[in-house]
Order: sequence, then structure tokens, then C-alpha cells
Amino acid sequence: MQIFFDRRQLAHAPALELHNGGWTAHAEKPSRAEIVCARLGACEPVRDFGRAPLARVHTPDYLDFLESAHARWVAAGREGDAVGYTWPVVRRRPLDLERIDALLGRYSYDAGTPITADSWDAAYWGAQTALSALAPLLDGSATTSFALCRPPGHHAGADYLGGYCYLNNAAVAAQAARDAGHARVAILDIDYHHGNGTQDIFWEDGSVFFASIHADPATDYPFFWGHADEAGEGAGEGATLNLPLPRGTRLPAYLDALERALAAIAAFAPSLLVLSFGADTFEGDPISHFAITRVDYTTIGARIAATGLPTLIVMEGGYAVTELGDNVASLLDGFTAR
Ligand code: Q9C
Ligand code: ZN
Repeated sequence: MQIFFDRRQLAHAPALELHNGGWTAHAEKPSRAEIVCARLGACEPVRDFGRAPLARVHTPDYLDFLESAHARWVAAGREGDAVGYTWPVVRRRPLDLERIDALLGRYSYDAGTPITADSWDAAYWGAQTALSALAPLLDGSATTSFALCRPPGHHAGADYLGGYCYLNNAAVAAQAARDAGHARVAILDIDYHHGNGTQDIFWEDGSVFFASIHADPATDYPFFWGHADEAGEGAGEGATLNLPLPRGTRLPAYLDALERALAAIAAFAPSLLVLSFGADTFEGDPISHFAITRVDYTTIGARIAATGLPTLIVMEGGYAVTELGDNVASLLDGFTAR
């Protein structure tokens, strides 16, 4: 299988995140990508598709904000990583905001996603990694490819960052596939956390089906999205499927949910699948609470591969760094047999 990776993604290294009332070492470390790259071996070079495909899912003002935020932070006399401390609650009116702290509030929804001097560049190349991995699926030269994206993307919405995510790599790729002529694209999100950004982006879009299997937001981040009754609106009504599972979930219950997701995807009849893959469902993950094992990932991968759909696998979360390379390799093993 072709693996796509760009080392410019490694420069993003936020120091701290606000966690349970204190500032702790950030879980989304550059070593995550390095260990996966080392485990998988040779990687294909990433191409630059420019800013246009990013602007198909993100607003221009958000992209401008993300690119300039750290410089504005420094210009305001601050040191270290830029992070907000006040957020507008829903239904506040649009305002022409000036101060960096106000802009950080406007374009983010948590205090776990600091902007470093290198975040824009790393996120930009992360999105280009997803687009580069999509290319062989579009021209038919491959049936599966893996985008080793970092930072992850599925919590980032059209105009907000959060959950360690800045640009929504999976959404950028899914929209690019639509623009390249795929009339119906499905995204299956199997990160431990609900992919709220991806859901929001395609909420009213009936041409991109979004299915997510994740920890119940009643107990787990991101709390405000991912409940079972969220199903899309307007033209997108019925094109969102949320399958929340309780903490402690093991493979059998997980596979039941996977069957439901794949049945809904089959009914939608897409011509391409984007798999948002987080290995934070792993039993040993330090911030998550499912009990999926390394070998389980091959079972999960093989079941998804059995759909026969051309599949772009996009890296999302997974914070048990030592085991991350083996867990990713295990998932990909499920695909390579086909
Ligand atoms: N420190 C992904 O797996 N944790 N993101 C909330 C604040 C946020 C995880 C506690 C977890 C986000 C891509
Ligand atoms: Zn996650």
C-alpha cells in the first residue's frame, strides 16, 4: 500500500494543553508520526495542491486567521503558543474582531489546541498529504492509500479549530473527490472521539455521507456533538449517522456498530470511502477508554476492506505512542490482503 507522509508536519509541537484544570504536556506529539513512519517504511512524497482545495471546506477568513494567528500573538507581546481564554457562546452576533484573544475565541472551541509558529505550515502539509494520497485513488492506480496526516483533522470545522485539529484533512480530501467527479462519497470515522468538525462541514450536504463510531459524548469529549439523534439537516438529512458506544467497549460490540455503519454506507452507494482512522480506541491509549487490541485492528481493517470501495485512510488520533506504529500497521494489514 502506498503511504504518504511529509516531514514538514513534524515542526508543529504544542507544549501544553488545558486538561482537567491544569496545564499538562500536549498529547499530540510529533513522535506519533515519526514512529508510524518508521514502522511503515518507505513513504511517497507529497505534492502541493495549493490553497484552493482547503478553501472548499474552510472559510477564507478562517484560513487567513490560522496562517497569521501566531504572528499576531507575537505582535501582541506574547511568548510561546497562542491559545484562547474566552469563547463566544452560540447566537452571539458577528463582530469585526481585532484583538488576538478575541480572534482565538472566535475561531476555536477549546483550550487543547494551541497555535505554534509552525502550526499553519504543518497543518497545510497535512492537508496536502491527504490530497496526495487521494490522487492514486482518483486516477485508478490504487484501491487503498494511507495519508499519515499530523496534526489530525476531524475536530476542525469550516471556521474553527479544536481537539488538536486545525485543518480537516479528511473533509478536504472528501470534497476534492466530489470535485473530481465522485457524485457520492462516504466518510467513516473510527477515531475514539466524535468527528464533530467533519459532521459540521457536511451537515447539510447530501452528497457526502458521514458515519461515526465513537465514545458516547454523554461521557466523553467533544460532549456537544455526536449524539445518536444527530442525523443532518436540509439536503443532508439522513446523511449523518452517529453510533456512540460506552466506555469499556471491546471488539464484539464494536463490530456490531461497524456492521451498522457499513450497511448505511452501502445503502448510500458511494464510489469512494474516506476512513478517518484514530488508534485512540486502543486499550492502552492514555486519554481514551475503549478496549480494542492491536490484533483487533486487522479484523476491523479487513471488514472495511471487504466493502470493495476505493479507500483513503486518513490518520486522526492515537496517543499510545510506543504502540502506535504497530496499531496502524495492524489496521493496514487488514487491507493489504484484498
Ligand atoms: N486537554 C483527536 O483524537 N481532550 N483529538 C480534551 C483537553 C481532547 C482528541 C481534554 C481530545 C482531542 C484527534
Ligand atoms: Zn481521537
